[in-house]
Amino acid sequence: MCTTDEIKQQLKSMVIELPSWAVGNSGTRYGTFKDAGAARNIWDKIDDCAEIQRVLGICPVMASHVLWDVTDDGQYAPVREYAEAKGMKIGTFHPNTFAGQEYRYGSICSPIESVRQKTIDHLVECVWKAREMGSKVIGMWLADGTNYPGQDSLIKRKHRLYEGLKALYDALDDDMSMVLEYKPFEPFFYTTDLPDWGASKLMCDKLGDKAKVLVDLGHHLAGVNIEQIVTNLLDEGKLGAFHFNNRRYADDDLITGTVKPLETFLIFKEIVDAGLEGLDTNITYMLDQSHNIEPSIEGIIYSVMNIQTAYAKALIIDREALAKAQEANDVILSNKIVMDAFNTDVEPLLGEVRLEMGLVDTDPLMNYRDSGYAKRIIEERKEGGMNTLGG
Ligand code: RM4
Ligand code: MN
Ligand code: MN
Repeated sequence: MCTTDEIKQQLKSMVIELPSWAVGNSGTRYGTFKDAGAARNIWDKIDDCAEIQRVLGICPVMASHVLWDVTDDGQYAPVREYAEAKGMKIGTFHPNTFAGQEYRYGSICSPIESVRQKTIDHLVECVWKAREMGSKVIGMWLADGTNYPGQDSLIKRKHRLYEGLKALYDALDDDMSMVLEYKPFEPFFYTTDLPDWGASKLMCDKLGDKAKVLVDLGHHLAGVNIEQIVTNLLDEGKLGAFHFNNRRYADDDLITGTVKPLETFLIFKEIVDAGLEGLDTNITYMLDQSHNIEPSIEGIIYSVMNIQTAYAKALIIDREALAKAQEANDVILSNKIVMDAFNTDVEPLLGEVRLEMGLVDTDPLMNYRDSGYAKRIIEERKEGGMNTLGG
């Protein structure tokens, strides 16, 4: 059982990467509602992330995307320098394997040899760019798949997949790693080349220690028990990263903890349990959301707060009592002990933690609302810039 000080320490040492692509206007395939003041360029995005970090204190890192986080003349180092001047670091670096006419039949799994080679060149180039950005982790998501049975050979695609990933893996420095994201459908619907955690882990196992699985909470079919996936991956030393969001139907990219707060809590329960078992729980946490109707900065702040709430509740579970109840096969009591933690109000604890961390307010969202930042960016940026892709 953790003491209050230990619990507070855990909460203070958590780090959540902010997705550069979530600040700025984004929408659905039906349209985009413009948000006054939304980030127009990479500098605005960094400013917004720094403001989010100011009120939260656990988000000093910005996850980055090769397509969008670059200067107009194609440079990455100035982005890193500007971020550092704002007290931010660049975190996981995401290549592009989806936006471009050449990716019609996939990227590294494409049946067209020149497309595969071009993608591999891009991935290797991303390692160079990540170095320039000071990033140590490459976040790999592939939009590869097929729409119709018979469209392509699945076995050949699997072999191409490994070859492409291996080229990226071999380009990594010793202190770099890659995290491999799976997704059961979309943008292709008959097959995706990395449909589930098993396929992703299989590739990571073949690649080596520097490759681990990324779990995006929106990338599972209905009813899948994500917390058990988390346990399996942790126990095998293969859980590398999370993309947090929440889903109701598909890859909805809604605010974490709004649709299924119990799921978020149970995932953290497994992570805390694994840590107490002595397993490596050094996981890169990121948000991967799309704020289409809510102001993105507020949506991001609220998401991080929801994650902290879930984590705090997972930390306060009375694990001694739970162990006894489990030993006695007391099914009801075991569940009740877990649910008692879930039903506990942890806001006073989180408030204390925030003040001890030097934040000016116990409530990050209200602090942001009172700060005048939103008013200032609306005046400065007017209708804001466009970011056409959601996570
Ligand atoms: C995917 C996935 C990736 C993100 C792309 C744009 O659904 O979640 O993480 O980079 O969308
Ligand atoms: Mn994702
Ligand atoms: Mn997604």
